[in-house]
Amino acid sequence: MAKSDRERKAAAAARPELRVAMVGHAFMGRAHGNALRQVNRFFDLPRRVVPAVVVGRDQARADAAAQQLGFERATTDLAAVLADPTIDVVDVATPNDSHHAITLAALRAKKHVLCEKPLALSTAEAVAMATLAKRQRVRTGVWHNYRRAPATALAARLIARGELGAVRQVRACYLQDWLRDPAAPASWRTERRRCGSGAHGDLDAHLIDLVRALTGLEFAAVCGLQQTFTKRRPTGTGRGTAAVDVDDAFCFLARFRGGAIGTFESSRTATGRKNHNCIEVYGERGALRWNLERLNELELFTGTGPADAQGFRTILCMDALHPYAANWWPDGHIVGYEHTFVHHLADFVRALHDGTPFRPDFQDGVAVQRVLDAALRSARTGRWVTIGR
Ligand code: SOE
Repeated sequence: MAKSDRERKAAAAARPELRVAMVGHAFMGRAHGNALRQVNRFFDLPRRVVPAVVVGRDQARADAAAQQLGFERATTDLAAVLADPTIDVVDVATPNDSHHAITLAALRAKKHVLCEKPLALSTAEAVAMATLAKRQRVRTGVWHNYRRAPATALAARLIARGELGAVRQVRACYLQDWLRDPAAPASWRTERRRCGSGAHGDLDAHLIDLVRALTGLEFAAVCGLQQTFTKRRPTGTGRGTAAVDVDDAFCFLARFRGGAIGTFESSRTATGRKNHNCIEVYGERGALRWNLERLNELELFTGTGPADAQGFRTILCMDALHPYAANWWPDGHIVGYEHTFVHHLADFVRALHDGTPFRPDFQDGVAVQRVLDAALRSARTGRWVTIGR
């Protein structure tokens, strides 16, 4: 018998809270903040997610973010937040160079940690984070949100089911053009000390994780090539210029364990491309292609049907039987970029409560970092670099 509204509201209010402190409140902070507010409205979860506090460097700006994103309060005092026993999860939504320090402090306080990608500036940092998390027996996640578009989650399901046969080759590119203009200002994303690498760490990180998630393939060796087209940029403060010491564009070849091969391209100067995150997977019997700019669609070739009518077909992955879709709207009512963060958070909350696995966790973050670092080393030496297990 359907529950009455009153019963439903009472049941929801009775659910134990999961109180979240979010560190950082810029672009990713807004995406995470939206997910924190939406997740219980659209997913039936065993915990009620509470956006408890925004942690920022400037109190006035953090207050404004808390107000806009619906958090209870804001502070500049991270130590006090980590000492607060009512905080269950720390969400790290800051630039790359602070992921390591903030995460270690949160882990020492035995908080569960969700961290933006890439997990760290280096493999060494990522390993330290994953090792401490394991020792502290807390749950972790890395915000590789593109695993959880309905279409990419369906792609993973189809490949796991053997619809494509053994995977032989992957092609992945993530192309943007917001740095195509040399007058576009420098930022933490163009300074190696703060970001680790440019398009490579920012965008290839997503491609590496997505290929692992969809195919289960593990990288064995890579050969990289990088280029910085604009060596200095305006500082953005109106005074002088700043050196750019990271890649504008990065390409690498990959050999996977088991014999599959792959090509990867990332760029923030690919003129005309806005958010062209595109992956193609070729198997013995079938193939598929997904493009973020057509997020709800999956192109699939299975070789079925009459011989003179073969070809890729496009599936609109927004029917109730597609991953996550039933939580939103009737068949065919599409979702967007921000929904992938809600799906990510819903799965994390459920896994944390049930004690079941959540991917990508910090071990996955380490795996991504190993590939990023190996490709960077290869780009600097001009030689293939193998990747240990
Ligand atoms: C870069 O422009 C960027 O914001 C990445 O940092 C995000 O991870 C990606 O989802 C969108 O593009």
